[in-house]
Amino acid sequence: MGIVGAGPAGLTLGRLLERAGIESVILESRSREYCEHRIRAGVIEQRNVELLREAGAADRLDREGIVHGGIYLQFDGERHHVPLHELTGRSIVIYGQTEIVKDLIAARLESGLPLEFECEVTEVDPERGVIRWQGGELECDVVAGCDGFHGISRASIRGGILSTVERDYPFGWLGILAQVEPSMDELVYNHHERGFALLSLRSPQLSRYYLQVAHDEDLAEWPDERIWEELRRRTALEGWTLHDGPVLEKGVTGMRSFVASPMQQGRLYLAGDAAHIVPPTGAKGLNLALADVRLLADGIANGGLEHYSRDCLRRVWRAEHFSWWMTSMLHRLPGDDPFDLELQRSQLRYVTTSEVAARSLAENYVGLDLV
Ligand code: FAS
Ligand code: PHB
Repeated sequence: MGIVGAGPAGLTLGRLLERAGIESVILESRSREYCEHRIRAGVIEQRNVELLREAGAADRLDREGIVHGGIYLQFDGERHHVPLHELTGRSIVIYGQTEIVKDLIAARLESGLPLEFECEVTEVDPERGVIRWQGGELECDVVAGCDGFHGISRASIRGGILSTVERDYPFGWLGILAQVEPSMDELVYNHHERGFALLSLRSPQLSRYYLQVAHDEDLAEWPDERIWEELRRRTALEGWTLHDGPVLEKGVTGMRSFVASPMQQGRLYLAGDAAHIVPPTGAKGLNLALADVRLLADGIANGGLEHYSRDCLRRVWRAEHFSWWMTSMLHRLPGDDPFDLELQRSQLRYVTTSEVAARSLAENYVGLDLV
């Protein structure tokens, strides 16, 4: 079968199929270097750690991944713990998407199965299962469109059957990777009148911090000193200090919610960002991609792909709602309407004082067992 894209979805799918004795070809438009160094997600749901173990690609993840049993929500100068594991029996693991991609590429190359970099797929024929690239074509029983939001697979669905819904947010995230010990023991989601801030990490020596900025923010306006100053203003807490250090990478990411349906036509099946996008506030993007390919690999190996799209979209919409809800609760909304601000404060007080409300947030954050 043919897999378009060597991001986490395509690489994990290839690995799961290999474990089921099914050969595949993975075609990736960018270089290996580019794929391995594109800084993105950092939170892995427990079920997806287990999936990567099943795929035989979790040895380093098990050694270096950092298990967290909770997160913090901070607002009005107070930091509140949400004990995810106590509330749900599940934890999350902090391990960079870049590391997952490196591990999966290494496993793929070791297995000797075809993985072609700098090989852009230019056409997909869903009915015949044909994929074409400059210099070649391949007819496949199944084509997995794992080529992300800007890929070609979704656009290859024909006959006007594809419907899409989306919501663009008027803000984005400025993210930094800093060579400094994280100043917190678990992730901190900060609601602040100046805007949202997120304190995350990649390792005991590497911090990953984000600031809400305008969706078209000019990074040139943000020298390191300004970033640290703004992070301190938004996360200030009595008796606590945010430590700074060299900024190794910074970038601005826009935010949108997007769902395409159906996620299949003929022999073509979409997985991951090719079919759906969530704002990163709920840490769901990568996790949804892995959940899609779990279903796709199982359907290819054991039959039963007729309901693939339906089964994926149930979980996708749960994650879309949760990601929108977290984003709406935590970000400074346009217009600075005081009514919005009080609604947000009320919601935050509720989820940090009611066990029922906290459990609802927790079970969505660690990932619900849908399908
Ligand atoms: P990907 O986009 O990762 O991979 C698709 C691959 O297909 C790419 O390597 C691309 O080069 C390749 N491709 C595209 N067109 C092709 C073609 N025609 N032929 C061959 N190959 C082609 N999620 C979180 O959970 N937390 C985060 O903090 C977070 N931050 C993000 C920051 C940014 C800037 C972006 C863009 C996304 C972020 N995400 C985050 C979401 C992200 O992690 C995605 O959910 C995840 O990468 C999805 O994986 P894939 O579906 O494999 O798509
Ligand atoms: C990250 O560490 O990159 C991260 C963590 C949680 C999120 C988004 C991004 O919600």
